[in-house]
Amino acid sequence: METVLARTLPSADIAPRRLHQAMRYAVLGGGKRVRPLLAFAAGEVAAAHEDRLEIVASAVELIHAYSLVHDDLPCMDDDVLRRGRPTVHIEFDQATALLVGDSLQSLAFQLLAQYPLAIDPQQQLEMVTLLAVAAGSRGMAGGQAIDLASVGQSLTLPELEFMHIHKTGALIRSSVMLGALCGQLTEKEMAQLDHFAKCIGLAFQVVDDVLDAEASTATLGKTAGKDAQQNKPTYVSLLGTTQAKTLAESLRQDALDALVGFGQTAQRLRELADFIVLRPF
Ligand code: GRG
Repeated sequence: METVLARTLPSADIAPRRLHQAMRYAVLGGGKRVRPLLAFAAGEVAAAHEDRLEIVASAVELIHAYSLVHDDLPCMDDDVLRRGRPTVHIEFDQATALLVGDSLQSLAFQLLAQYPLAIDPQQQLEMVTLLAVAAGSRGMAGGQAIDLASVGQSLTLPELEFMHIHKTGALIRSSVMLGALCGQLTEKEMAQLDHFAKCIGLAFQVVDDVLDAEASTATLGKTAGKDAQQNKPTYVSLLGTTQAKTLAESLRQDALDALVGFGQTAQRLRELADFIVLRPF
């Protein structure tokens, strides 16, 4: 994935050099690559070709990287540390960070449009639509809008879940679905993967909330304790740490149950469900 992303991003020697340098800084500076891994793992279940998986895995990671760059801006989460390094607007400047996000988003859709991902062109268009919806106002960007509006507010558990299904879950779900759509699965199998993805998408956020409350800045590579500091409603603030961990574990179990019948081809997906819930950072 590192090699694929490094060759997909415009070279830092090509004009505009500062923008390209910043794009590479944003994407290539670490990160767990959970979304690409999920795309590859779902592709394995669907016997998808690796060339196609590289494209969709890159596209979801580029969207993810763009969202982090914009999220860190002073007008949003206002953070100075990401993946153990200064955030893009600190290392470069705010205008560059804005353009990095814009350009990464465009590049993601360019990849999905430019390379063959399905024999049926209609299916490829559906894949483009899937990512567009997941990233847009009915998905990640919409979830971010709710998140910003909820600072200092008290949300109910269903409201918190609605926010996270959009902000974090939508892109995670699209990673799984796009990987699967690169290959062949029955409708029933796609529905199983969809359910798996929804469960781990939410589990990811529950764990993220627990880590924000419990882990150190050094371990996370981003400022810890920000949720409480910003008075944000989280699974920890609503449920407490112990119940939040129980919820994450029960979502992991639901995710694993959704994979029943897939056998060995879904082993990587099972391992990723374990990683998402048991990860230390
Ligand atoms: C700005 C449109 C827009 C959206 C931002 C994803 C997001 C929405 C904001 C990020 C803020 C945040 C901490 C969300 C919680 C879950 C999350 C996405 C954490 C970061 O993802 P990881 O842990 O990061 O996969 P790495 O660095 O490993 O890639």
